[in-house]
Amino acid sequence: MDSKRKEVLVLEDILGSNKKIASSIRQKLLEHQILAVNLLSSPGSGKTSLLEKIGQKLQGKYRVGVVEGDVETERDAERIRKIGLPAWQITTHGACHLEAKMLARIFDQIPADLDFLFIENVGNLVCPASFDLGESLRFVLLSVPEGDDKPKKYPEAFITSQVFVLTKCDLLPYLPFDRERVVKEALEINPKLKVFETSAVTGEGIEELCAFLESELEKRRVKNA
Ligand SMILES: Nc1nc2c(ncn2[C@@H]2O[C@H](COP(=O)(O)OP(=O)(O)OP(=O)(O)O)[C@@H](O)[C@H]2O)c(=O)[nH]1
Ligand SMILES: [Mg+2]
Repeated sequence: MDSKRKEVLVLEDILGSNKKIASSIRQKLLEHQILAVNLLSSPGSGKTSLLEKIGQKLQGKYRVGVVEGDVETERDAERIRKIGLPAWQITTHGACHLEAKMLARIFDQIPADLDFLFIENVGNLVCPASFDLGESLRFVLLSVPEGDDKPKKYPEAFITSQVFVLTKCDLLPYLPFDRERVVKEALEINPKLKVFETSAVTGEGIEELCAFLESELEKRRVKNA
């Protein structure tokens, strides 16, 4: 067997076993009626900052928890704990994405009575797109400083997501960035994407995003009642 074929078979095996673990996680989340959101983006696009804003808005009314995926350090989990939310850090020690088996290992620590579980993936716009974590919704984030040409260069993250969050919109006046182009191109890749424009600095779009999350939670609970 040539080495290329061997590589394909190994990858199929990894993705196949990931899929099985992801479906068992999805089943458990469904039983506990937890809405899980997997956040994908390049490093530094503002995932943790967005979660700090969303977490602050939802806590009090809802039980919220966060899983933080990083190659090294517990820094993001510490940021989330600082705002009063439980956070579980997964350090991958080199892997550029989270896999379902990593989430499965810590799943017993996650309280069954959560309403929302946010999973911040490792900062990377490529590999995380191929790994289902059993999430209910996938968000892809792109920040204004990254440039308006990115959706078509990194299509998989946009194809597999239900929500596109354009972050750092407070920087729009200072950078050459065609907001209409980026939204148009993202929708050409995936016409079903729901688009939100946010800023963790000014708070723009946070209320709308939280209202969407609340409505998704309620919709799913009614459907599964
Ligand atoms: N101007 C501006 N800066 C932001 C915004 N959101 C985040 N930042 C800044 O962008 C940098 C990265 O933000 P993070 O929230 O740590 O990004 P991240 O995606 O979690 O990063 P990784 O976990 O390392 O992938 C920080 O310096 C933030 O202060 C925003 O809405 N506007
Ligand atoms: Mg982060």
